[in-house]
Parts: sequence; structure tokens; C-alpha cells
Amino acid sequence: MMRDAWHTVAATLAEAGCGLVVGVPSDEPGLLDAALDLASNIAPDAADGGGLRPVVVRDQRAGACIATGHAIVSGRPAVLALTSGPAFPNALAGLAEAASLCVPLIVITTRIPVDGLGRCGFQETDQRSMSSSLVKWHHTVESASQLAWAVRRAVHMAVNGRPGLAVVEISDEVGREQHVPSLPPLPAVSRLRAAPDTQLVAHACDVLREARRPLIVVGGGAKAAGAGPAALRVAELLDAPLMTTATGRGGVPESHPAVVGLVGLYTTPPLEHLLEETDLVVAVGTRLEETVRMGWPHSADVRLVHIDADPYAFGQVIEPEVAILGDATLVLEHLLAHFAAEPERPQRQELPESPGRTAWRVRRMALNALATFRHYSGAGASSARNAVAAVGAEFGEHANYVHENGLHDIWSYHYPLLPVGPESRVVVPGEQTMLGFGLPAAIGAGLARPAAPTVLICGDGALQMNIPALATAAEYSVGLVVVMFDNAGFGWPRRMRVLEGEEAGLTRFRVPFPLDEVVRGLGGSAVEARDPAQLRTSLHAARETAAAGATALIRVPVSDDDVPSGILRVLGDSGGA
Ligand SMILES: Cc1ncc(C[n+]2csc(CCOP(=O)(O)OP(=O)(O)O)c2C)c(N)n1
Ligand SMILES: [Mg+2]
Repeated sequence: MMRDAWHTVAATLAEAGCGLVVGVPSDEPGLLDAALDLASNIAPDAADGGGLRPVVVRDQRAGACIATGHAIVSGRPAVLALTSGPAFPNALAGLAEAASLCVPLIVITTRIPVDGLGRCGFQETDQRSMSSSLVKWHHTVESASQLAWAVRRAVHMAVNGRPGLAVVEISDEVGREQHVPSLPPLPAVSRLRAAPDTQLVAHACDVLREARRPLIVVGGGAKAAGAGPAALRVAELLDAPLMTTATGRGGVPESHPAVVGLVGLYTTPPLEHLLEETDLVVAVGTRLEETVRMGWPHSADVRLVHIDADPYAFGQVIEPEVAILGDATLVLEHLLAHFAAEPERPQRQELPESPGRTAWRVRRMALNALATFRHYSGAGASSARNAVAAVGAEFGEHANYVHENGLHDIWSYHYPLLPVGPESRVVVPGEQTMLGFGLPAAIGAGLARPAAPTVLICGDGALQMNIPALATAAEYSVGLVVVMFDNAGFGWPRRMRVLEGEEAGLTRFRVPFPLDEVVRGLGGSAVEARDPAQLRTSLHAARETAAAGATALIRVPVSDDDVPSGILRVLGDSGGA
């Protein structure tokens, strides 16, 4: 079949299973136009979820974050449409975040005509160099015959192995072609699941059997692979506690008795002892980045069984005792099957009830109870902590929770304040912790799962980084509940400076941004919640506003010393809450 170039690209992306294309419209009709054209011919209840939905943004950087939020919540690859010139570098912060989150993201960008290359052609930029440290594959299409192949290949690259970014750069000449060959009809690109080496599985089982106090760590890779249920079964079998990394949050229900919250930077203080007492970590689908390892007493010496779909994950920071390459779910299922299959081996009930393991379980339960108790004790509790608990009470498990980066919002990472269950979807910024990620990522989450309320918890600095995205939310009727901690500035660097005895004046905003007016001007609501009763009423009203497709902003004033306790631990900081 022959179509014009952009219809070929849009149809190939839709057929490959991509759910969304985000961008700023180009001078000439391009990918967004073709996607709009195709979408208008697709029934909304189509089996593939309605094809490739076009979304117009006001800033490419926000566009990358919308695509990322959508990919995380929908589980489908997303597309960012860029154009040559400044559009590409403008998207880079969002692309860096998407790369660190390992989301399947396909970037389709135009390139100036060949005659202008190297000769000061209008808006010539070296996109390949700019993307080189972030992407898995960057291909330039200079012949129409390659177009459909390159787009399909980009989806394969983005989805498989460690999911990530693939760029297809399309020269202007090719973009103007009217008769471009399509691929024959193909199914959606599916994630290839590699089974593990069974000898390594057997070795891992032996190592696990010896461990007295193993800990399971579930990362973003395990969450994306749907390995949460298998990881829980392993935790039950080994009687081991399970922690998630920040990006792994949402991969397992936090109400399960084995789950004890987040590991590393976000560990709730009563639970940090689990890390001190652990003698073996089973890390699943995580690169064990620095924030994951924060608070581990001797992270370099820890005994490690490392499971990942990407061989580059192994030995990057900790040498594993056993490294198992493969799909997280399949590897864990093989581990379970191995334990179950060998008659001479102990079964679940017969696993060694060593004094270490029994004491460990008692300790885990006690610590878990302590964490719960500390967080819900009202008296003297910080306002940020109570605000997060109130969000949890209002929205429960059936919500899309979106996290940000900042100081006070770290309370929202503190297990078990938010009730993260099987019906929750959680979007967390990755290792780049890009300030401003939250608002557009929440739009992506809301577009992917409109039936659930989308709640963003963020700071005032973070929200101001991407204000125009509020208009995009209104344009697409994505209702958002935004709970914003207001401290008139950048609290994290302020805290760091105060800790070091440095001048902190620059971290304070001298002119308040008229956020309330902006939100109201876009048809939303904005209130300040000064006490718990006001907050409860505001959250309830916010649910209604968001359900009607508008943004409900709730500003919660916070004081500088309202600092999450986990951070005090990591920073070795004795002041604050
Ligand atoms: C794009 C980007 N720039 C800078 C930073 C460094 N940074 C981390 S937190 C922070 C301040 C956050 O302020 P706010 O959102 O108001 O939250 P608060 O710390 O005040 O609670 C900054 C500047 C970052 N993570 N990302
Ligand atoms: Mg702030």
C-alpha cells in the first residue's frame, strides 16, 4: 500500500502498538496531522486502545514528560514528534528523564534538506550528537523506501531488552514524498521475554537457601515487566521482606505483608535496620543507582543475586554473586519452579526456620508496625506528612499517583502514607529527578487512565517549571488534583545550604507566581489549605473538579523544618522534623 510519508509513519507507529504522539505542530503538516487523520477513522473502543492519539503541547520538554507518563501508565510505547532546529535540544531534559526511567519512547524528528547540511542550512543542528548519550538507536532516513522499516525497527528497539529511546530522523525530502511503501500488515510489536539459564537459576536457589536474612528489591524494570506478583511469591517463599526502588513503586501492592516500602533515599527510618541486617539482596530489574543504595551500610560488600533483562546492569556498581539475564517474571517463575520441583529440597513450609530467619520475620513485623504508627501519629506531625496521609485517605488505592522531585514532597515517598495497591498506578521521576517532570507526566498518566483520579504531589518550584502544561491539561480535559507544598522557593537547595552554613537567600522567590489566578483562568479551582479540616474539604472538592476535567490546585504551606525523616537520615542532618 502507498501513502504519503507522514501517514506511513503514523500508520506504522499505530500498528506497532504506540498509544500516543505528542509534539508542537510543524510548519508543514506532519506526524501530528497524520495521526489526527488516522485517529478520526478509528472507533474509540478499538481493541488496540484507540490507536495513536495526537496531543499538541506548548513545549517539547513537557511533551517528552507527557509521553513518558503515558508510557508508564499504559504500558504501551509512546512517541514524541520533534522538528529540526531548537525543538530537539528543547526536549532533551525530558528525554534524559525518559532514558533514566527506561520507558519505551520513539522520537520522530525532521532533518533539514540535504543541500543545507554543513552549509548553514536553516535550523541545522546535530541531533545525532545531542541524543547520543541517551538513545539506544538513532537512524537517519534519506530514502522513502526505508521509512516504514526504520519506524518499525525503532519500536522494536524501544520496547525490547532494557526499554529506552529510539530516534528516527527523517530528512525533509523524504517527509515530502507522496508515495511511500508501507509494510505488510503486522501485529503490534511485543516485548520479547527471554528465559533464564537454568544452571544459574539452580545456583541462585542454593545461594538463597543459605541466606538467613534475604531482602528482595523490585525495580522499575520488574514493574514494567509485570513481575510484581512473582516477586511477591518469592518473598513469601523465602519469608523475606520486599522493598521497591522509587521507580519500582506500584509494581507490588504495598498492603501485602511482605512489602515494607521504598529502598534507599526514601526508606522510612524505622525500616532502615532491615538494610543493616540483610545478608543477601535479590535485586530485580534495577541498575542499583546511587539513590537506591543510599543508606545501605556496606553496599559494596553486599551479597547480591541480580536479575535483569539487560546485561549492562550487572557489575555496574556491585559485583553480583549470581547474575541472571532474562525477563524478570520468567526468571522469578523459574526460581519458584526450581524450589518447588526438587523433592529433596525444602518446600515453602520446610524452608529452614533458622533462628535468624524467625527473628528476622518478627523484627520485620515490628518495624512495619512502627513505620505505620509513626506516620499516622497526629500530634506534632508535620503538615506535609499529614497532607500526604489525607491524600491517601481521600483517594485510596484507585488513583494515578504522580511524584515529583523536591524536599517536602519526599513525604509522599514515605511508606505507608499513600495506599499503593493493585489498582494504583504510580509515576515517579527517575535517576535524573528532573524538576518539572510531575505536571506533564501527570497529564500523560491522566490521558492513559482517565477513569482513575490523577493526583500530583509536588513543590512550588517544580510546578512553576512547566506552567504552560496546565493549558494542555485544560485543552484535553485531563482533570488533575495538584497538592503543592508552598514554601516560596527551592527548599531542597535551601536545606543543603543551611546545613553547610551557606547563604540561602537565592533559594527564596521574591515575587510570588500568580498560580491561583492561572489555574482559575483555565477553568480550575485553587485554594490554600491551612489546617487538616480545610485540607480534607479541599481534597473532596478537588476530586469533583478533576472528575469534571479541570485542575484543582491545593496549596499547602510548609515550613522549612518540615523535612522528611528519611532525608534527615541520609543527610546526617539532626535538625528538622
Ligand atoms: C531541572 C532540574 N533543575 C534543578 C534541579 C535541582 N533541584 C532539586 S530539588 C530543587 C528545588 C525544588 O523546589 P520545590 O519544587 O519548590 O520543592 P521544595 O524543595 O521547595 O520542597 C532543585 C532546584 C533538578 N532536580 N532538576
Ligand atoms: Mg518549594
